[in-house]
Amino acid sequence: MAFNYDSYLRLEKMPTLWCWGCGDGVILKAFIRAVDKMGISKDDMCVVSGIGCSGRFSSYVDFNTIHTTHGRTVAYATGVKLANPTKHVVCVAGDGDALAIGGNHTIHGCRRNIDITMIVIQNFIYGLTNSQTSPTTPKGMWTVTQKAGNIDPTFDGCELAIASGASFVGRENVTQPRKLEKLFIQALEHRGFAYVEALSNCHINLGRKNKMASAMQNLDWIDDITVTKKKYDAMTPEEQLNLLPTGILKQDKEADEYCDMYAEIIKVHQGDRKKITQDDFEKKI
Ligand SMILES: Cc1ncc(C[n+]2csc(CCOP(=O)(O)OP(=O)(O)O)c2C)c(N)n1
Repeated sequence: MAFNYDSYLRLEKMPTLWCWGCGDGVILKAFIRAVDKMGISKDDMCVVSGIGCSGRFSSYVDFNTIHTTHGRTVAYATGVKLANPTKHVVCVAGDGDALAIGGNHTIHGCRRNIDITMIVIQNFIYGLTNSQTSPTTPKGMWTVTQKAGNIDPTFDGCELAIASGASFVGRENVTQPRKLEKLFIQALEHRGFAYVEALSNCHINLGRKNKMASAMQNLDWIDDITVTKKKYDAMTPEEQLNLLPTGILKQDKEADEYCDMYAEIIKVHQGDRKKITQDDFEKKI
């Protein structure tokens, strides 16, 4: 029987505001299937999203949600997580939200290794505001702010997350929805900051002026620039140029997690050696 998404959706918000053929819907569905497979109750999940097409995510899902300011998902999610350390807290942000205006917050979320899953919907452009250059826009592409072609060097969010100390980093492509679902499960199961980049199409605001005006053309291009980590690792640096590896790119299960360290501090200050539970947090904070 086909999977029924209805109980996870705010049906009164349907249809979504996303353009026809947008990959954001594929990502939303993969995320819901992942949560369902893991058996996470809706009350135990909080989704925090910023501003952008990607920011609509929190309006559509029937979890605890915060639709917050542009670039500030990690700040809000950190507060939610510290007050509710046993809950799953997920940020959803666009590449502009996560890596431009919110780049600083992303770096420090990774550095703290707080148990948050950050899903970056990476469509290579500012989608909602109609085609401004983002840190991930490929060099040479037309954008509304660089009509002669983008001259900014391209930024790799996964490399940034690895360097900043995230203990789980992965990337997948919307043309692989089952793999995306699996990666979301692996990220949600991981204890620590999990940075997951979901590569998505924006044929309207990126593709239209860059010779991939249909969803399929944009998705074919994403397929062309992605390769599994296994194949990527076997390539020479020249062959790797302009390709993005997919799958789990880093996982460190031993890294100290921020809420665990914070709980230790609370215990020390209270002179209380017993294990701190969610109830204790709710009573004491
Ligand atoms: C402080 C602030 N600056 C700028 C904006 C305008 N703004 C809204 S969304 C957005 C960019 C959206 O791009 P991205 O984060 O990549 O998300 P997408 O729409 O592609 O999902 C911008 C610049 C804003 N809302 N708030």
